[in-house]
Amino acid sequence: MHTPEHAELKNLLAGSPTNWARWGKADEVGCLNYLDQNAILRGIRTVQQGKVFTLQATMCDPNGDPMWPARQQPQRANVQDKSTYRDGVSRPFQGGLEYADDTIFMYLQGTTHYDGLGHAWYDDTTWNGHHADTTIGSMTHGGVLPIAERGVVGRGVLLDMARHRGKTWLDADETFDHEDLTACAQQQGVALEPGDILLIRTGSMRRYQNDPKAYADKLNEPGLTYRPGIVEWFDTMQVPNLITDTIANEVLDDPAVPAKLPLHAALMRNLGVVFTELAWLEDLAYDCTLDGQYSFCYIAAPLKIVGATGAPANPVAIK
Ligand code: UVW
Repeated sequence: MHTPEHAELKNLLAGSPTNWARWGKADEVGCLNYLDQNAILRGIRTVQQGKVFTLQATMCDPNGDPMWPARQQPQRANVQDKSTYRDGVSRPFQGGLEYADDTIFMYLQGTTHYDGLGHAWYDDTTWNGHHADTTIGSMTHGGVLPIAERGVVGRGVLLDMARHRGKTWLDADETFDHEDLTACAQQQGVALEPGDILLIRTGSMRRYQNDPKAYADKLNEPGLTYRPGIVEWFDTMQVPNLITDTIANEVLDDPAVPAKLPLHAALMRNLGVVFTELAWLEDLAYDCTLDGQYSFCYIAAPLKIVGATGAPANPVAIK
């Protein structure tokens, strides 16, 4: 089938930095290469209090889970439990032990998840210059597996943009850019350093919980938006992993920008910044307001799924 020409992203990002071939043509983990042994130890040294925060959103919530509208909520079902023993379908082990089992059907991006670097592309080319045919059927390049095998450990910094703007949550179409991030860090009294894993809270999870229907009916999200200089900023800051509490890590619709999801293109495809979306940052953020410590050790790994474009994860922040 003929693919229509779309030149907007190509034009917008002409001359914008890329990291293709920087870590070799076969590389599939991109900016995670910045997380070397020194960076990992730098993350571990932030641990001072022994506090742990898990950052996955609860999934299979009877009230629904927030996600991209084309995806469906994960469906979990018991296939064996006390009822199947009662019905004689299951039999206890010798000695009497019984057990329950369940299955799940899910979009791998249907909860807090890591995306492989080949998850999004334009101009028929994915991360590191590989053809988009590598996505067909099963990811033969840029899938999530290499990220899962490597794991992500380093110094994480939370920027609470909602709090910075004096709000419980940002409005659905509210945007911010790298200069806003810098101002937020300054206000929080945390110095962002090259190689820091960047976590941004917009409060969208709370907005979802407050009114899931309103959230889904008029779907836009607050988030980072493309502005001149933002790609260079991510490049200079050597951000290995961008984590937010939104579906797409960037605003879904910014009328001032001629292409949708330009940061998937500029950061994921071109720079190799690893994306983690739909993170639960509420407990961590609240604690940061209490102790003023916005940096911590961040540890995560998505599930090891061969050929997958992305995979769920339950990242952990330790202070
Ligand atoms: C899209 O934005 C389409 O996917 P994801 O949210 O996984 O990046």
